[in-house]
Amino acid sequence: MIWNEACECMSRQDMEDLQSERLRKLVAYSYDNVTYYRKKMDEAGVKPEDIKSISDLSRLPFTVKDDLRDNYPYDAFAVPMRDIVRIHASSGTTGKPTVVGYTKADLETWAEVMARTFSAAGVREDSIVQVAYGYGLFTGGLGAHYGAEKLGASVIPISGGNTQKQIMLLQDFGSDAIACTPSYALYLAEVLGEMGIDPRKDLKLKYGIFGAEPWSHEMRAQIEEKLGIRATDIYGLSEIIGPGVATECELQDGLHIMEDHFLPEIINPETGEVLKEGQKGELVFTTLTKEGIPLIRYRTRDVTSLRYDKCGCGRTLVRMEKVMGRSDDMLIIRGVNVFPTQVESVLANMAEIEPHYLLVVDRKNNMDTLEIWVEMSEELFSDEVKKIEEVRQKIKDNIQSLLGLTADIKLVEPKTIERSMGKAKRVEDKRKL
Ligand code: DLL
Repeated sequence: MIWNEACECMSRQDMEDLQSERLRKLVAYSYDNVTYYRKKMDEAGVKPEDIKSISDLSRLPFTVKDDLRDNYPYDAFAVPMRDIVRIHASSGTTGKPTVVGYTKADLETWAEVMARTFSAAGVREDSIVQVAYGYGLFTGGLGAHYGAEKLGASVIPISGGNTQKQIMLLQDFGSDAIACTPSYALYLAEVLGEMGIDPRKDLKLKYGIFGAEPWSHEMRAQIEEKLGIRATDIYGLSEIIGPGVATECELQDGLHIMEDHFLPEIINPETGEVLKEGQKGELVFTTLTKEGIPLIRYRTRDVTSLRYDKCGCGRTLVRMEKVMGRSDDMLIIRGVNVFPTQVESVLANMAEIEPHYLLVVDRKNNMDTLEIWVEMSEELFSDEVKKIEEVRQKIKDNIQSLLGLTADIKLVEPKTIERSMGKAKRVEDKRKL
């Protein structure tokens, strides 16, 4: 079901007019209220009145994560603290977190885009939604919470982890939807299997609302098969609003961007040049309606492409391809570029192994090395050494032929790779230690 037809099914012309009008206001608002925007725009020699429509967007300078760090904690806010009603933060890998503040209107927008998201995933007023994203500074839990409530579903705010309790509630409370990371959904499926619970027979679960980390189409197929559900990919980042930036519809053919609020562009990350429809590059967003912390041309580091053709679901919102990873997560191994999700899609097609893996990257004698740790299935683990060696060689060959990458494959015992309660850790890069 389409939650907000007026916004999600607008004609391209109406959408562009709306975006242009909002962009004009946003630029003037940011220039007037955020010191670093005024500085950046003055330096770039562009004034708010130069921006007349979205075709002028590329005249504006980019914003990057460091701009937010430099203005830690509150200097990027455009309103006084009395108008901020919520603060979230994303934990950076190094140093201080990135802080984001929401006004009352921002929280309304967030609930609206998340209600659209849940609706696109199949959730209805009579659904029972188990929110197993973490609550707290992370935006997953509370973002999902208010969206599902706005839609009118019954929300179970269990937060992340606590797997035995998750399963008890799935059984006793009859949740038909679960919102969590895809890696946690796989872990849940594993524990359900160990407990002899058949999701199709013993649970009412029908919908999964999964995001916050990259996951391959193959991993989706596995989750859908193991849990007997429809798994929807949802995308977002704290700086832009949290979850609710983009979602798949029932056709699972790209993620519709809530472009009446978040204006996307794809750029060449090296040159900053704006790329055309269909070309892969770095995703950039301008928040058209945000009050607390407006962002102009914010570089996400996520790699994808855009397409404007009409979707069979009726939505006209532009679609982005499934995000394979952040440019920071792309490994360059002896000159070959690879995202962990590409390795995942090779592994997920093999029955002899479990869908849990870790890429260990190192540098020995000035050469990059890649070791892929893969878990054996119970059957393979108890099989002959010869068979195990055959599987190891098969994985090595598949990785070589599909990704052009030579890797050492380390087959490890079942259940030895750490399971994640939130975002999975797929890479250990010892070169950075
Ligand atoms: O992960 C917000 C979120 C919560 C999205 C729950 C979806 C569901 P951050 O912690 O700021 O916010 O991390 C944002 O996570 O730039 C992407 O690299 C990655 N990411 C988020 N969703 C997806 C997805 C939340 N569906 C960063 N596919 C983003 C791939 C994703 N990567």
